[in-house]
Amino acid sequence: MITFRWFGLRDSIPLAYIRQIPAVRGIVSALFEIPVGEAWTLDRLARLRAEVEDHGMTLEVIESVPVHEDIKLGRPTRDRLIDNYCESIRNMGRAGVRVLCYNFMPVFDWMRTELAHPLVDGSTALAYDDAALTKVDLSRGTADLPGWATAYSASELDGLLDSYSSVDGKKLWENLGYFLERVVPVAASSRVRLALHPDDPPWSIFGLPRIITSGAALERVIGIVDDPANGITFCAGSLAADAGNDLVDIIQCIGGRERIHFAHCRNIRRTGVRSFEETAHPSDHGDIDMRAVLTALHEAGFDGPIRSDHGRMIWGESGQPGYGLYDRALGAMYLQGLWEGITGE
Ligand SMILES: [Mn+2]
Repeated sequence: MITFRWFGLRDSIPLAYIRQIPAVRGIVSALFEIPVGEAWTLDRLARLRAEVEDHGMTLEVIESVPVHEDIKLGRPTRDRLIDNYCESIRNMGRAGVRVLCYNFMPVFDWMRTELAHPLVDGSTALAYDDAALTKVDLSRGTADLPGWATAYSASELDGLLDSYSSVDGKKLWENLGYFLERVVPVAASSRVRLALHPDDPPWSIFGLPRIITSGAALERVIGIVDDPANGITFCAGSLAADAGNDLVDIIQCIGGRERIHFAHCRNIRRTGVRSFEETAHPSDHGDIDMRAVLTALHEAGFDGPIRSDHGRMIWGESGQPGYGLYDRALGAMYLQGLWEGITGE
């Protein structure tokens, strides 16, 4: 099913518009107003679901319930925070929302160095260049980071980065394992499928460890707790930023074990080592063979939610970088067309 990300009532794109994209039946959303670490209530989740259903669509995925930094750091407070996370999962199950996309990236979520990178057709897109990232000054907190204007003050960021000086990749894997051992059984009994999103981009930034960067890492994740509820989000654009990641191979391996619960399908063009720009969704615009990706997903038995991912800014649209209406709608239609051609549905 083709889905579309919606940022709730604060989103400048109304559900009524999304409903008019012929491909889209499902919504991906979250409760953005709840502070990280607090439990999500059944009431709020049920209201979100009702809002989506009132517009003729279904709430397919929560993206995401953020994982508190103390859990990633392995601090003593993590047990209480994991309890809250489990409560959110139970309430998702009660509200009938079946897929939870989350990530385990320290401090920063996705990272780009340009939010309006010009493409040859006159549109703009998100882009990343490792050389540009090394020039970013974090002494003013996240103020100088594209897209992160209000996330952390200088002192907060300083404290966090300092805390991670004792957490290397090995420790981060241990902390992920500790988390999964506690949340997966709750997800399983709540009939919620966990879908860990790969790190974006899939390498270390600012000296922070990043571990979900390859097919081997994803395989390791699903082996930590061997339960169908412990799965992944297959994000084509994130994984493809590293030319060493063979997308079809990864789908065959993880998808063949029925652990891909959600797919993000967008395209990128690698512009150097650790450097890429996002492009329009079709295969010939970037380095990803989207037909091969969707064919592999179908052949692996995947029939879960797929969403177009970041879009370019086109036709004079302005809005949240990567999350305008027009290009994501084009992407949704393209993906639906490919999927129908491949599967007959
Ligand atoms: Mn993604």
